[in-house]
Amino acid sequence: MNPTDVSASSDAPAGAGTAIPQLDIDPFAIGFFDDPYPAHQEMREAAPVIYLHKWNVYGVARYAEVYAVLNDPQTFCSSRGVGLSDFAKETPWRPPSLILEADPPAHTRTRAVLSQVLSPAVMKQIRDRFMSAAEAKVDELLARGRFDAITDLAQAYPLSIFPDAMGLQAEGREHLIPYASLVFNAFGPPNELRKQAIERSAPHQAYVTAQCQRDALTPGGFGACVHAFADKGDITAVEAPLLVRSLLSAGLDTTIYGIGAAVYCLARFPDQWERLRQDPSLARNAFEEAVRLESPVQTFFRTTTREVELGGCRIGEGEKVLMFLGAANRDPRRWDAPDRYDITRKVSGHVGFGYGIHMCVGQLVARLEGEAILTALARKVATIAITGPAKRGYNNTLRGLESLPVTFTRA
Ligand code: 4IA
Repeated sequence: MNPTDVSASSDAPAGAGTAIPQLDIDPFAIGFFDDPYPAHQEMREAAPVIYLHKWNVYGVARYAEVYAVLNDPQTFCSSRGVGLSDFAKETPWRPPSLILEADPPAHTRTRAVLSQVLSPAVMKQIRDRFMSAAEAKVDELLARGRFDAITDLAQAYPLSIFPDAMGLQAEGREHLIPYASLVFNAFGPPNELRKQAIERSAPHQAYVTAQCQRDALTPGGFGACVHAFADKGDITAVEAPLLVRSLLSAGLDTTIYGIGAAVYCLARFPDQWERLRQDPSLARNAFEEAVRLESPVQTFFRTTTREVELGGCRIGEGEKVLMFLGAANRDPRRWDAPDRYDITRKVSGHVGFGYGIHMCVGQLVARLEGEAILTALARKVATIAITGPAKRGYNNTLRGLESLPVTFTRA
């Protein structure tokens, strides 16, 4: 358990692995959320693998090791949970996800279904709707002039399209954001954020469970599409609602935070905003670069299935390993000027959507939303000015703002 037992001395014998430093950092504390970057740097510079004694977990903050863990799902499994809680030792707070919290071969089958539900062909069908909804939203905000870029834009735009695309009824949609916030807090340790989220979770869970049923979903949506795969025999009728639950868990808050990150970047980097206005076809890369720089999903865990050497460091079996996606996405070993928002950067390879077999299955929907809103902004808005204090939202997994007062002027 404790790495000092095996390797903390700097003259550890050959074969015992490089020393793993123990750091006194709590990556789930409010102070950390307020400014994670000094701690990210400390963790990256300390060693390829670190140990965080506050929660008794290993950590990887460099790009190379995060990438290595993501790409070895046999050794670093997901079926024991991708939060701090080890499903081999503790009962999960909800029935495990059939895709996120699963390993091959079980994962392969459910992944194939959701890949088809959110395929390039499906994107082609919804693209025009997503684009015109983005234009309508930007027109509405230009008419107001002064508004909150998080609630009135980053939240309002996905809320105007995603629940409809899912095929959800109009009633009860106010549960969607609280439910997602609960899911992402629950990946964290048993701190106040997690405990309070779970304490208040019953009505949100009841709503989501009910809306995942076949008869609750309108024809033509992603939800009905998942259920149709039960008819084909690709999944069972019992599995279908749980896969719809995955879309409701992961499909809304993530894009809200991604769009919030992009608008916050464009408001703070005026040269990049000008560049986007000059060439709106950069919208998709501008969104992707915001996902790299802000990494809306900051962290995820894996659990080791065997003793393993990683970056020259030895980790035992059954250990939780915390991947700092946000730190990897700013690792100077991998990125030039990593803290700079550069909308023409070659951003492929970032781990903001994960990597490997679990890489975001909804990434095409996320990118479509990002492209749609940034294209509409680039075409219609001349200036974005921050007019009040940015207020941070606090969540064990998601990084982003809760409020950002801005004004727009018309192009
Ligand atoms: C699920 C990683 C995050 C975007 C995510 C959260 C929940 C689920 C999947 C992904 O419930 O399957």
